[in-house]
Amino acid sequence: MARQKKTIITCAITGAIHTPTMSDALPYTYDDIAQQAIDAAEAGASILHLHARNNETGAPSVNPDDFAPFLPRIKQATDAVVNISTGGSLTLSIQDRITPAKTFSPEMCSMNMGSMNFSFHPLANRYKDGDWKFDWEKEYVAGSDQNIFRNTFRDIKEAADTLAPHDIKFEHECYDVGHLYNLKFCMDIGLFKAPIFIQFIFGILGGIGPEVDNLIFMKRTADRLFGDDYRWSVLGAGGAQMSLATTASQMGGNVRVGLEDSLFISRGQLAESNAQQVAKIRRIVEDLGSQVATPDEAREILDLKG
Ligand code: KMH
Ligand code: ZN
Repeated sequence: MARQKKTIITCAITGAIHTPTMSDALPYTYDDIAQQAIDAAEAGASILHLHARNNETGAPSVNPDDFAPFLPRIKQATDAVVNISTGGSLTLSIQDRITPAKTFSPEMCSMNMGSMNFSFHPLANRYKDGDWKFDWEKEYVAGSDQNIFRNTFRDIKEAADTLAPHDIKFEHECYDVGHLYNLKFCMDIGLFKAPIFIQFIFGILGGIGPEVDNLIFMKRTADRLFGDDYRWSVLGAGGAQMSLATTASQMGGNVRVGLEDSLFISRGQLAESNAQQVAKIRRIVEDLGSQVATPDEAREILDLKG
């Protein structure tokens, strides 16, 4: 594949996994999500990956009424590409999860490419210093029914078929190498059209680990399966966020940062905001000799409906 000239920065603003008790910087009110998204775009993010939360409690929400107060504000204040999650949260049905994308018909939305155990890795995500302890039995054995992220072929087909009339570009979330083969199968049966956009995800407990070897393996496998028909980006969850993004940008890929994926700005230090993470990766990308794509350049690179 010809090397892409500019690097697209996606910022994932809040997600559904981290809780406001973990970091004061995690936005969950409508105002804070809007403001942090706008600031992230100003700092250099050309794509904003968005989840909603309950304005009072911060609980993850797929109710369009919880997106409506911040989406127009972001659109009015920035030119960034809006990307709405269809991951929702782990316990919801696929129909509930795709309701926001169906309602708002954004330029992009996520599409998760396989079922898996799904947790942020507790050992890569220490958010408090001191006598931190992880209760494996309590969190991941007793509560393990909550850790299944269900994305069967039937779920994927239902999401693809329902959203097809909207001409939305999917951010294909691939958490392990098998998900690339799932994606290839879905393309072969006509569910998705080239060029596709793949988000290689590393460091989720249940998915492939955050080692550079794995990034090279995922990239080589995607090259073999998709040839010129794909663009790609890297998301390192937790402590691997900045180092894997740096490596990806040097390999000619795009990057995703944001408090959805990591609460940190450097080892053991919580980020102050999404914009701080965007500014950091932008500085690294530019210092190493690449340029960051504007939203319109991202639209062109990813062939968005615009
Ligand atoms: N939370 C990320 C690891 C989605 O929203 O569909 C993956 C994600 C999934 O962003
Ligand atoms: Zn997400």
